[in-house]
Amino acid sequence: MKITGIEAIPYAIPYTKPLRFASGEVHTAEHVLVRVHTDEGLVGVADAPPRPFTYGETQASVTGVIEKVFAPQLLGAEVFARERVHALLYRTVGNPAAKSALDMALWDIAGQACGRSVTQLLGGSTDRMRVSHMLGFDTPQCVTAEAERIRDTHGITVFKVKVGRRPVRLDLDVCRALRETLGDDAELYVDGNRGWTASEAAFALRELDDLGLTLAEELCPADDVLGRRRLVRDCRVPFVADESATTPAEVTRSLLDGDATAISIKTARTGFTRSQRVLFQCEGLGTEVVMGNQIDGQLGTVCTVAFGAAHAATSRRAGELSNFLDMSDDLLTEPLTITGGTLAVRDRPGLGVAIDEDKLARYRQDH
Ligand code: MUC
Ligand code: MG
Repeated sequence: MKITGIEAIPYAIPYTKPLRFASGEVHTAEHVLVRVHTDEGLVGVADAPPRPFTYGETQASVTGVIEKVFAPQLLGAEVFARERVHALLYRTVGNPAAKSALDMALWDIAGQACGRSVTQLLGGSTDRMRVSHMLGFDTPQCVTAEAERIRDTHGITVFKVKVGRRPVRLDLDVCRALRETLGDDAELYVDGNRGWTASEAAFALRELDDLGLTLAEELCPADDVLGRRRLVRDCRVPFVADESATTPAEVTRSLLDGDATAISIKTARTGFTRSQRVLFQCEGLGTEVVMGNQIDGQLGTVCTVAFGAAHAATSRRAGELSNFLDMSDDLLTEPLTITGGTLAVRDRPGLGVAIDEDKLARYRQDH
């Protein structure tokens, strides 16, 4: 089966509640819908969320590189010749979201062709994941109210709290208020998006020691090499590398150098193919993983849960699968629902999604 066409459609959907964190803020989902067409009539879809503050990509760069570089290279390529497709894609450096969307759209096609879900093709470990919800910067009152609403509405009891502000006390107060409000049954962990220095982060971890946090993510830049190593060595919970380890090689270096002791896997930046490489490396090195969220919409979240549920190691912890709840609308004909704090995989061929063409027409930016 051969690739006959590739569409890269920019669209914009506003958030009802913007997400603010140490490296940026997101008010509108300005993503790119990627569709790959084949000579057998099957069409694969995936979403590319540009994150300039993390990877340097923009909506225009994603559409540009797909239309000008990747589409001409991939037209006529065999859908199942994944290694050959990747060799073509990785002639170009960077552009992780654009490459990943193409990779995942091809897996969607492969699943449809075999009559199997992508989760089954990747490993079929389970059919759902527990959900972790991400809480952005705000006052203790607003963050705790948001957490209670999310818990009461969706049954979610795992929360990732964005930290990394100055003065550090702003975030310490939020974490403490959350523990007091949610009680001991809630799981809490923190993500600093490189906002603090290593010594500020060390101070924060000492202050929060009694709260029973389960993970600490990117509290300071990995480029602060010695400070970061010292922080990671002294951290009593797994220290997660997210944006500092975005390729299989960076993951290996990061773990061997003592920059991190756990890895965030994001399908938005490593697709399914490279996410498996990252996962298998981590398993070989005896390192825990967490399924992260690139502030994904529903299509991106379908991809994260499809991958996460496919393997035991990626479905052990709750996955970050709920940022789409803060969007005012989405593109799927059948919206995702989180019930009892879990999100189920779609047991249908491929990714099992259909795009609502009316909504796409309303939100697309290229006409
Ligand atoms: C996260 O885990 O950091 C914010 C920035 C980014 O690259 O991803 C999000 C969530
Ligand atoms: Mg992170």
